[in-house]
Amino acid sequence: MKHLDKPTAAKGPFEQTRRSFLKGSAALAATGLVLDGARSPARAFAYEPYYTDDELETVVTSCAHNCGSRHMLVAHKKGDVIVRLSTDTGEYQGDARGTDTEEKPQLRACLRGRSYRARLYSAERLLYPMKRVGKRGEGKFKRISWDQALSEIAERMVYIRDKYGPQALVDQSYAGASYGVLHKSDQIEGLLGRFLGMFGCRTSSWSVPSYQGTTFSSRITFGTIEDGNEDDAFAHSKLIIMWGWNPAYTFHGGNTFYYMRLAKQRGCKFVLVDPQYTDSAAAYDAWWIPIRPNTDAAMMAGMAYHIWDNDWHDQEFIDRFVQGMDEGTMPDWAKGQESFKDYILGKSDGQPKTPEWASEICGVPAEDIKKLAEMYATTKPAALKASWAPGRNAYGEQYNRMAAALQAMTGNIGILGGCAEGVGKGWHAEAVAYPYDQWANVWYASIKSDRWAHIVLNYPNVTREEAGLWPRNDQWDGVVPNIRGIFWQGSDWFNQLTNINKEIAAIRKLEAEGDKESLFVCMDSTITPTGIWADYLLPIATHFERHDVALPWYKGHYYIHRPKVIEPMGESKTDFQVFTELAYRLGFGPAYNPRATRDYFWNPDPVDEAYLKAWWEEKVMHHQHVTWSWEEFKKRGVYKFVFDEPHVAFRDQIEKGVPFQTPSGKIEIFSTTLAQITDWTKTQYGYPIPAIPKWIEPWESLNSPKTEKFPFHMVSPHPRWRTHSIFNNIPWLRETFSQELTMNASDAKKLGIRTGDTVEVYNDRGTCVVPVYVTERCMPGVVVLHEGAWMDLAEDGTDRSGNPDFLTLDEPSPAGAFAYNTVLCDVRKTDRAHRPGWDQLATARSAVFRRDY
Ligand SMILES: Nc1nc2c(c(=O)[nH]1)N[C@H]1C(S)=C(S)[C@@H](COP(=O)(O)OP(=O)(O)OC[C@H]3O[C@@H](n4cnc5c(=O)[nH]c(N)nc54)[C@H](O)[C@@H]3O)O[C@H]1N2
Ligand SMILES: Nc1nc2c(c(=O)[nH]1)N[C@H]1C(S)=C(S)[C@@H](COP(=O)(O)OP(=O)(O)OC[C@H]3O[C@@H](n4cnc5c(=O)[nH]c(N)nc54)[C@H](O)[C@@H]3O)O[C@H]1N2
Ligand code: SF4
Ligand SMILES: [Mo]
Repeated sequence: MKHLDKPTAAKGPFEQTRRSFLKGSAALAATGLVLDGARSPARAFAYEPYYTDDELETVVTSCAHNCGSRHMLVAHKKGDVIVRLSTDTGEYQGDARGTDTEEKPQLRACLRGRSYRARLYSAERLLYPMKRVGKRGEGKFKRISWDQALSEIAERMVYIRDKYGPQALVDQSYAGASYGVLHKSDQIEGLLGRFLGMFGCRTSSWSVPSYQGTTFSSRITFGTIEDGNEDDAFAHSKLIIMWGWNPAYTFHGGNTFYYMRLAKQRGCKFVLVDPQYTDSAAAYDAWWIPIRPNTDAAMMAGMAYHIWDNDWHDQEFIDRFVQGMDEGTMPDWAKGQESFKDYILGKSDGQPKTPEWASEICGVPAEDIKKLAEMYATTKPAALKASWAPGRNAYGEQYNRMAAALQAMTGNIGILGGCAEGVGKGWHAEAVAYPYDQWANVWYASIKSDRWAHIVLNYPNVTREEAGLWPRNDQWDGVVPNIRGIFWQGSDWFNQLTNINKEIAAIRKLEAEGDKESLFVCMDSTITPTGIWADYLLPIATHFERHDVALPWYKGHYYIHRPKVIEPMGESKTDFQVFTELAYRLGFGPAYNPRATRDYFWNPDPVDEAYLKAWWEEKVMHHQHVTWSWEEFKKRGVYKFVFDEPHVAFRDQIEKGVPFQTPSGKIEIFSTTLAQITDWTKTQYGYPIPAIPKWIEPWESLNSPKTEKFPFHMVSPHPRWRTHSIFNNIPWLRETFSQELTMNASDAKKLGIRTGDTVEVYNDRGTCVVPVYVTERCMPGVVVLHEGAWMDLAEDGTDRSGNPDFLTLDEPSPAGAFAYNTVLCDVRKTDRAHRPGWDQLATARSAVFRRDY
């Protein structure tokens, strides 16, 4: 059903009649649900008999969002209602039901994916365009028409661009929808970037919250972020070191756990280096090495020392493939400069980086550092999987570069069962089906992503290095943007970036100048904590309500068809529809969406089909030699590539001598690019970065004097029961886990705290309220609070949801890493109520059964 009538020649597209509007409203009222009663006979209520499968239509699709994987969902629907969701059974590609092999594993959804119906039909679903009527953040909105929303937004955009220049609007598109080929949200290639770029007013955000330090390391060291093996390669490792990696919770690929289990069955040993003993460690009986957060680079330096001290390094590999590991591999033009080995042995600074030296910093006994160094250097092949969390830290880039040095000195790169990750992108997917042109996705300033509030609050007294401005060759080089608004598309960044109180101050500052002078637009399928701060909320159709193809998330080699399973709910439209219609209103519609006419706002299906078909035929069939036609793919719903052997990054470099994509063609432990920079203030980094990996003291840690005031180090990993903030409002999932602060039993005892008590976690930047879980599985001095809780502000500015980003700092590392895990805080018992969600949580079972710890 279309809730607004298709335009006729006589009427403009947005002049809907009163009759057609009433028709839509009446249908909604009749069902008592947001679904359309006339077209949807299904009722999934508990007391009615469930439909059997042969009464339902089965549609293969996928789960979607930035969750660490991409699994199959199979929708079983009656009319226009999804009644049930199931997942891969192995049969959809055309194989026998139950097919599940090492080469072609099933893509089975996790708990989040299987609860997607609850999200699709949730009370928070955004169904109509809304306009703010209260103050920003107050949460008061009224329903308006698409016509009103789009014309007001277009008018304000023009006013702001003309008055404040082409840098005034910030593009905060992020990965919420990045894993479709057509309906994409993305910082660089995304639909919003194209829209604001062509409009001529865009400040982009260049640093990635997930892994900017890691990206920097991968690019500097290997010249690419495609430094990942496919996960089936793990099955061939003899030692897997999970460094700040908890794949049982934090997905990094869909079948990782399965392949690691195969490794275990084949005798692989497991180690975990992490402040908490995780479920991954328990599952594989790993040796747990608790480490002080943000000290990993020091421990790795200690390992490197011990490896050299015992001659366990692979000198042949180093000589052939590595630049700057030692004196002999320094480039001619840099002879005499400090090599990595010089640094480790203390030749230049007089401080050998011995295990004893490292132990003082990281808190791991020197004997354990030595033991792990020996295990890693003498077991082959060994996978040191240096995950991203320890790089989501002050100077996090040094941790990843140090890990790369260990991987290289032991010759574990380019071999099956080894590991060079890094970012770890594996197989190369064909990722873009819509027009992506660099000339269109232009920007006039590009800032470190968590600096927008700082820039607003201090404008114009902001230096280019504080903002992290990317250099340009024109008059905009070094010009700090006068930021006047944000478009949030596929991001909940007001809730997810650092130092939320600073963001609130910035948005208030702009608000005080009057409504016309700024513009905050949130495009999402649900009402989100970010949306509460917006002026306009635009309802976006979910991936069940539009046509697309799903890509794997960094690991995995398959495509999953995502047909339109149901009609868009309420008045929702796709992002592409909204941008196209806005582009028409602003005068560049045909250029923005070349395959469409203005009718696209009402009828996107043929155009979407044409983009996808062309993508399949030109890219997948032509470049990737897939023989299935587009029609065949659509019929099956999934295409799984089968390889003769696991994909291993850099195999060709090692086996065939293909050069690495670095300036020297080698693995650059000594970076050609960094060594040649003379004026750091003119780079996007702003501050110096050494040419070789080094331990650099972070601005706060358990070693710093600030612990006198704030004795705990907080880390905020990713939750198993949410994807960042997504699913926070799903009661089914919240019955399995609750937001809680994990704390060591000895610390809890000192503070008189027991499991289930509510505490305030606080520092100079903010305070949040959350229940405590007391355990021996977290090291003393460290507290753990998962990211993504939906902020719930009290009048005094305290967050009652337990969102760690009220405590994080918005100062990125020089290479751009968000320092999410570099946070000192204190904890005190409180009588205040924790508010786990905007609805009330009736039965948090985990809290109930843990109460008598
Ligand atoms: N303290 C702390 N904070 C962190 C982190 C941490 O480790 N610690 N991790 C950080 C990391 S790595 C990340 S990636 C960020 C994630 O931060 P965000 O990207 O802000 O997180 P999500 O909750 O995934 O929000 C994505 C939003 O996109 C919406 N969405 C999904 N599909 C579509 C679509 O097709 N169109 C539109 N318009 N919207 C869509 C979803 O409904 C959701 O609201 O969080 C960061 N925040
Ligand atoms: N279930 C689920 N899976 C996800 C996501 C999600 O939201 N939910 N998000 C996806 C996204 S966008 C991303 S970026 C990735 C993130 O993937 P990761 O960065 O790998 O994951 P995290 O959960 O942040 O942290 C993993 C482990 O690092 C530990 N850790 C934290 N700080 C330190 C430190 O300083 N040193 C050491 N040694 N360990 C430390 C934590 O205790 C935790 O056990 O996950 C992806 N997968
Ligand atoms: S891991 Fe991600 S893609 Fe897979 S089912 Fe869970 S939420 Fe969906
Ligand atoms: Mo991320």
